[in-house]
Amino acid sequence: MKTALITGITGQDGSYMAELLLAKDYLVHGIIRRSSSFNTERIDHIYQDPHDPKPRLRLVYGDLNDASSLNRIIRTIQPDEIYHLGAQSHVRVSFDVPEYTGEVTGLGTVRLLEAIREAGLRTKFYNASSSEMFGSAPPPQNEATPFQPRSPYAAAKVYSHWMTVNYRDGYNLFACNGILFNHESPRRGETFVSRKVTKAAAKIKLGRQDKVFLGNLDARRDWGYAGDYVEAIWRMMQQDKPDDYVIATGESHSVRDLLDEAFGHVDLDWKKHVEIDPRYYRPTEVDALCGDASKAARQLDWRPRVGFKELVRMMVDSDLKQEKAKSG
Ligand code: NAP
Ligand code: G4F
Repeated sequence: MKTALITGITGQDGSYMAELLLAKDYLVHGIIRRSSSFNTERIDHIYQDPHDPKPRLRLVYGDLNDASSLNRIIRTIQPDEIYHLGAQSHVRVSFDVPEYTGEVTGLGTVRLLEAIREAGLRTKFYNASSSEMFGSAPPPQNEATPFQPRSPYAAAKVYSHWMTVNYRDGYNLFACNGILFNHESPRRGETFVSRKVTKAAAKIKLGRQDKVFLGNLDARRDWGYAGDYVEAIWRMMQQDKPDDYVIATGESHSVRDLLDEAFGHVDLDWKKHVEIDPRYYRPTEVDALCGDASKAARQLDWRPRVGFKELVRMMVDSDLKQEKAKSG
């Protein structure tokens, strides 16, 4: 049985990654943070009885800002594979907490790489890089496109990305970067634009909300489905050699398209419900992202299965169900 360690297991991707690895018979360890409120909602359905003597999903407290906890966890577990998905992942928020974002999203990766190196392990390492690193580089973006980061988050990811490459080259670690374009799901955090829109469409349809306040409606993103993307991550880690891969759908849509699709699905006209709030603008914006994932198609035999329309409808339907359950 292979052993995996997931950072960010309580997040969107961490929860899908854990499901995938459990289905492949891994023993899965996940790092969680202490929180004043429950933060394991996304994994509660797969977290077994803590009294089970041999649970295949095990949670351990740690923090990407606390090297001693990471060292201890890695030395104790000696994982075959680490899926490093933890981060301060919100771009807009990174402008408010730039230093903290650098610590968690940038240095957090180095703390893990150092822990593997110092323990002398042959652990394989996956780093969650991001299409946000392309910033102002015009689409389509692929592995050869130069990074032009436009936020503290993106700059921290560029650092994390290059440190992963350096540990691969310098210390011969099996270390991969997945340059994933935006990916969403019903488990997406509610302050990212996709989920904010699908949740608003559901609540407005049910008469529980009238307006939603948004920022830049012209931004374009390449939105895929998180469930498809964790499969690509796993495939990267099963290759003979570590490498970096762009994961994307190759289709780009604006926030307006997202509104059309989500509100249209529940027969609403979004123009009657959307207001612009400049607080959601960013000091520097990434105008357009559209990925070219042909390397992943060639080398990993990976292709996205869920398209934009299907994704948005899946999210709206799930939000409708959740909202209805609240009243029931
Ligand atoms: P997410 O839902 O925001 O999850 C982030 C995870 O990181 C959560 O489990 C969070 O724990 C954990 N975390 C935050 N700060 C931490 C700290 N100091 N120590 C330990 N854990 C910490 O993000 P996601 O959408 O799943 O994304 C996963 C990764 O892929 C992130 O690195 C993100 O930057 C990157 N990425 C995401 C996308 C996308 O479109 N989703 C695209 C490209 C790259 P709590 O639950 O306790 O907050
Ligand atoms: O949903 P977003 O916040 O995602 P963003 O900034 O693209 O970042 C996400 O994808 C990255 C991959 O490229 C990840 F690395 C990162 O961790 C995260 O998962 O915003 C998308 C677009 C932006 O252009 C933003 O300005 O939507 C625009 N937008 C318009 N109104 C809004 C809003 N974004 C948010 N969050 N909230 C709004 O009200």
